[in-house]
Amino acid sequence: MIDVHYWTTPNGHKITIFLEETGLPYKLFPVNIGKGEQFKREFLAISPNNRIPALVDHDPPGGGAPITVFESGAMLVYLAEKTGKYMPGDLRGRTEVMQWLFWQMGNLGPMSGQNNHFSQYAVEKLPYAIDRYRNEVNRLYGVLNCRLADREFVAGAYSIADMASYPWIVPYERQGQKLEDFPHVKRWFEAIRGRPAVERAYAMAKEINPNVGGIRTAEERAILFGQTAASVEAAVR
Ligand SMILES: N[C@@H](CCC(=O)N[C@@H](CS)C(=O)NCC(=O)O)C(=O)O
Repeated sequence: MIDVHYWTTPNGHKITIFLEETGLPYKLFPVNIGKGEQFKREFLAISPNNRIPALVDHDPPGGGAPITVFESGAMLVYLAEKTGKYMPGDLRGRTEVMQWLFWQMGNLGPMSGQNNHFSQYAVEKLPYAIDRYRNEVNRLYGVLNCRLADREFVAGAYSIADMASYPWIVPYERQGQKLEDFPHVKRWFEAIRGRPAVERAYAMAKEINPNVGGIRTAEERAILFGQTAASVEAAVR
């Protein structure tokens, strides 16, 4: 059994998509990041960066003590290696998947996060920051569109690279982007959206948190956007 410490955000969806695709048995442990549950000592013990998602595999390959993993990219690689699914075994195919997985982790995810922050959450609307990140996300959609022009999925066959990027395209409207401008991304997006495992992952998220994607209260803002080193140090002390 795999414990998944999860909240209903794009990085969380990556992992539930993988688990639903493969049918690996898992149990969800919701970590409500708007309430500050990411600072609980037990959670920080497996996710020292106070971010979801994280997992504990009680039945790791080769046996032995449970394995814990944080960072959604590392988790997808772990799960792909454990199951032998959604990542090719040969060096060439694996390298294709890994570079697009890292592209998502280092580009599409962080830039979309900042774009969302400055356009949706920031109280003070700063045109420079809003334009900077909306344009950067627009550039990244363009990169993805070019990549998908001559292949069905990001790295050939459907893989963890697609599972990593898809949840970050779901909120394209909030990101100030139009899918019509990116026809190859649109075709890829619709193909993944229609997969039963993906539908199940998102339906589950809605059950856990009907307010998916929303941050409403001043308290939630303070918890999420007022963090410094002291927030983590106070929690682990
Ligand atoms: N690079 C990390 C990013 C994880 C991340 O940013 N998680 C957000 C939700 S999508 C979170 O836990 N935020 C809690 C906080 O900001 O305190 C990953 O991919 O796992």
